[in-house]
Amino acid sequence: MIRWFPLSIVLSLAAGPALGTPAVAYEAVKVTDGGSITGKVVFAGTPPPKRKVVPTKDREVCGSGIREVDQILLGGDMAVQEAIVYLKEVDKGKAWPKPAKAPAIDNVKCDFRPHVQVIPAGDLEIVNSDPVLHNTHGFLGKLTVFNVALPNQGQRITRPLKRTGLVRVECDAHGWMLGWIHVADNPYHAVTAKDGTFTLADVPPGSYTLVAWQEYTGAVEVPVTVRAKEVTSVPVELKKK
Ligand SMILES: [Cu+2]
Repeated sequence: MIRWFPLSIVLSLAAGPALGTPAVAYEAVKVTDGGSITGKVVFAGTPPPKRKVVPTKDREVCGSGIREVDQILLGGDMAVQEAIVYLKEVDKGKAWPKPAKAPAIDNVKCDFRPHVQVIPAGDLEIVNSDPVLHNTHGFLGKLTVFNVALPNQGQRITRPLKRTGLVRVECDAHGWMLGWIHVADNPYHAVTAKDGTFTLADVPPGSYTLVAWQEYTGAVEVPVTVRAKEVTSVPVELKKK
């Protein structure tokens, strides 16, 4: 059965991006009676204008025209794409899935790919696909968690991300470049699809706090109760603070 939570329980906006905390002990256990959380993240409000950026260097690679950068990616019905969704402070649950590929962020035509991603604490590969120097710099709050110069095309450098939390990625050579990495402390997380939907499966029955975050709006927290072998549907609304 599907359990609908009314929108009115959507709680307070969290105070800014989470500062990093040392990885809490997460215990992987066999989940036999887990439930699922599904939902759709929508934006409430007036969509912001695109950010206009004019590359001032490396124009042969970065482009010489005006770049229009989305502050929020919206699909139909104000669905929010590329929002990060996760459960907060989970002490035990399913095992971490084996990643399909090693976590990586690539510099491509003076943009980060992917723009938004969730990875487990551990190694991150930083790649330069461009024939120009990028200096990829990750911040957890104000703390630098990696800072690497990649002068050569095809270069790959691995750095450990030990602390969990939201990492903002910038390029010291190209001020407009911006990417986001949520370093997760448990495997219950997702990035929303084009239609704003997400699913978190095999959640042990219990009460949780679901967090949804997007770079323009910031975060919102929603309480969720998961019952054994049931699907709980959670609508999530993001608005600009
Ligand atoms: Cu760069």
